[in-house]
Parts: sequence; structure tokens; C-alpha cells
Amino acid sequence: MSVKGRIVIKLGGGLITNKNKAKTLDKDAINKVCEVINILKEEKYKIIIVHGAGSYGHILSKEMKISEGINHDIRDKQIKAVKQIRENMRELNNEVIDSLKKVNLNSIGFPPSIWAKNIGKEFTGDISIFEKKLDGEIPICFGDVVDRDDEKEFGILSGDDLMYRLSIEIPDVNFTIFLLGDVDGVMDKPPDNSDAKLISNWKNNDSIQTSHNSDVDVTGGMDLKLMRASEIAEKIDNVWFLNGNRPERILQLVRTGSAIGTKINP
Ligand code: IP8
Repeated sequence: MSVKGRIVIKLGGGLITNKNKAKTLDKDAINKVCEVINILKEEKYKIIIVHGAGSYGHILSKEMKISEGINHDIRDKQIKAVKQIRENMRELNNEVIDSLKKVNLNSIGFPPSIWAKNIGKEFTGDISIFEKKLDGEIPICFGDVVDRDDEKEFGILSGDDLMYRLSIEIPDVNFTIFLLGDVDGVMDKPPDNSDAKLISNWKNNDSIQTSHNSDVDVTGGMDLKLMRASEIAEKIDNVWFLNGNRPERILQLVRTGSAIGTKINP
């Protein structure tokens, strides 16, 4: 069977960790998604995985103001925190690698702190490593603390910016999928609101009330995700937000072109 194309998939931090409590993992959620990724591989899709940080990154980043760059009043604490967050992120990445291994998939993590610099979607670094012959290994990267060329010295590169560049620049991408935790897609109101309804088709100027939890999230939360997703949709036809706790919907989407979730339009 010939290769069908490429799927770039983000395991959101809210799916794979409990966002409110430092370093709490949802291993079941990771395992379930990895089982579906295995089926996608069997169906001959090439895969690139990105994952978020959740409670392995956002809590300490917030506490130490890492996204604001170097602050000379708390410099030593920040340097220690940068090291710690990078370690945490590799630990989280190893959990994803381990869950893929359980379904006999080999993968390789590329920590952005090693190969990328600067923040936002114009970050620098050679992203062609994600399309090189990898001997069947699935390439993975994640939101991370990266060095910056300007006076801020370091900052946070979100997985959503990585999703943008990988989807746009790597050839043959036909699906870009953002997996969320415990929500079916983009909702018209914050998901904890009992009359929040799923928006099945979202386009750039549609306004929704997002609940960007800035107590925890140091990147852009849902707002950044939506912005990047609609920019990706300018080039890729199938950009979707799906419930990562129902990963069978990924299969339904790639097999039929539709699933319960939100299709993102430019
Ligand atoms: O969760 C953030 O990545 P994201 C990375 O993909 C850190 O936005 C270290 C907080």
C-alpha cells in the first residue's frame, strides 16, 4: 500500500497532564492516543507528534516569569528553573516515547531547547530534521524553554508555533489535528459552562468566549491555538480540534473526512 500523506498531531498539555497540579501525568490518555497512532501507521500515514507542556511546564514557568525573559532580580532562580523545566519536558517526552513503544512504535524526541531558538511562529532552527529518513521512527517535539538572540536571553516556544511551522513547511501534510483534554472541540462558551455548545465549523473571525486560564497557561491557551490553527488552515484543508479522550474520532476523521469535533477554516 502506498503512503497516504502525513498527519501532524498535537497532544495538548491539558490532555496528557493534569494542568493544575505540578507534574501529574495522564498516562491512560497518552496510551489511548498511541494505540490510535499505531493504527494510523498501519494505514500508511506518516506521523509527526507535537506535545504540550501542561503541568510539566506551565506552573514553574509562570512562577519564575520565564516567558518574560531574564529578570536580573531573580536571575539565579530563573536559570535553575529553566534547567528544571527543560528536564521536566524531556521526562514528559519520554512518557510519550514509552507509550509508543508499548504499541511497538519507535519514536525519537527532538527537544527544541537543542535545535530551536527564539519564540513565536518565526522561531529559528532546522525543521527539516522532521522529514529526514528516520528509519520509520516517529519524530516528536514539544513546547519548551528556548534561548533567544535578543536581550531577553530565553523564552517559551509553544507547541502551537511548532504545529504551525511543521504543518506549513513539511511536505505532504494532509491533516493537522489538535487533541484537547475532556472537550469535544471549540465550544461557544468556556467548557465549564453547562450550556456551552460545540462549534463544528470555526473560521477566523467567529468570536467565541474562550477561558484562557492565565493562572496556569504561560503561552496563549485556546486563543493562540485558534490563531495558529486558522493560519495553518490557509494551506492545509483538514485542520481539526478533537477530543483526545475519544481518539477513535481521529480514525473516523481520516477515514471519512469528518468526525465530532471542530473543523478550523482560514
Ligand atoms: O503547552 C509550553 O508549550 P505549550 C511550553 O505547547 C512550556 O504551549 C515549557 C511551558
